[in-house]
Amino acid sequence: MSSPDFKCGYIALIGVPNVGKSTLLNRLMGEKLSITSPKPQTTRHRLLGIFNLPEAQLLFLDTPGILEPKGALNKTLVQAALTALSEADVVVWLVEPRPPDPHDRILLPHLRKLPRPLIVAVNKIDLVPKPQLLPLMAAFHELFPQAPIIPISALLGDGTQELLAEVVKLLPPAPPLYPEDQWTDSSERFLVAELIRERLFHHTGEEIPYAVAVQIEEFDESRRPQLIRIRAVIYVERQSQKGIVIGKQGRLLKIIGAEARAEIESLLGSQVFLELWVKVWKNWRRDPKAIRMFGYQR
Ligand SMILES: Nc1nc2c(ncn2[C@@H]2O[C@H](COP(=O)(O)OP(=O)(O)OP(=O)(O)O)[C@@H](O)[C@H]2O)c(=O)[nH]1
Ligand SMILES: [Mg+2]
Repeated sequence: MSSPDFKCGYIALIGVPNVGKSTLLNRLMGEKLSITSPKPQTTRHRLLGIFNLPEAQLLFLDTPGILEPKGALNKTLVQAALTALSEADVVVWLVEPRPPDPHDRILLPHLRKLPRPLIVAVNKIDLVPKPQLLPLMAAFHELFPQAPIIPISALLGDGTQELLAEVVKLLPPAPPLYPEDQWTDSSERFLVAELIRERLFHHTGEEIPYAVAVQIEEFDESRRPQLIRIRAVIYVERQSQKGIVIGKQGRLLKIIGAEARAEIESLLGSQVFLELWVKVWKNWRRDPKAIRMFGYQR
């Protein structure tokens, strides 16, 4: 039984693409749950990370980066982020270590009407000389005088304990919502598809990472934990993209498969046989049916 002072609530991690939301989620959890990449618009879902402390259960919501929404997929992603924002008990607004600019300003109206406490986390402080930090924090303080402004490096872990302590302070008293041994509400199939997509983000350029979606067609765990057989389809939007993903004599697909399999094995704690196929779904990002099928709309 939890004590009457136990705290529990949702904490939305919100910000522009590439600011480090998913890196922060993984850092706070101490586990790799969300995929990350140097390219913007990596995250396409709201992702729940459950983190237990003796005095609190923290329900982190990683979200897609917020940007000027163009196209069916982007609109859906921004909506997912805004929904997480509206569901949160505490909001952590992650910002780049530079003065607020027009990209950040898209979010301001949403943050201003929040009925919930806000924390501003200035991320990537490992990239700025120390003397620049104070004026930067002052600029964000001017925007939100009530909010704690916490400098962090999600990558290196600097300041993240301070951030965690601030979050716990602001959480409402409530009993835990999830059992202690649960770390997310996403299925293993989904997490596996994400690990494959992450490898594609790392190994392809230009339009391709954005034109890719991954679907798990078979997840046979009848021989678990010795072996799990997984068949996944990588969807692209054009024939030419299919050729690039496969690579000369299948070389790129082989690398993607080998790297993804290693990550999947460590996630599932089992040996994995991974079969990858590449298929074309013309302009799937404009097709509401595809957007639903790939689970971007809940
Ligand atoms: N130097 C430095 N890089 C960081 C830090 N945090 C994140 N990054 C890098 O920033 C890039 C983007 O990180 P992500 O965590 O994928 O960013 P995101 O906000 O989740 O991005 P989207 O999912 O596209 O919205 C990656 O290359 C990270 O390694 C940090 O504190 N310092
Ligand atoms: Mg992300």
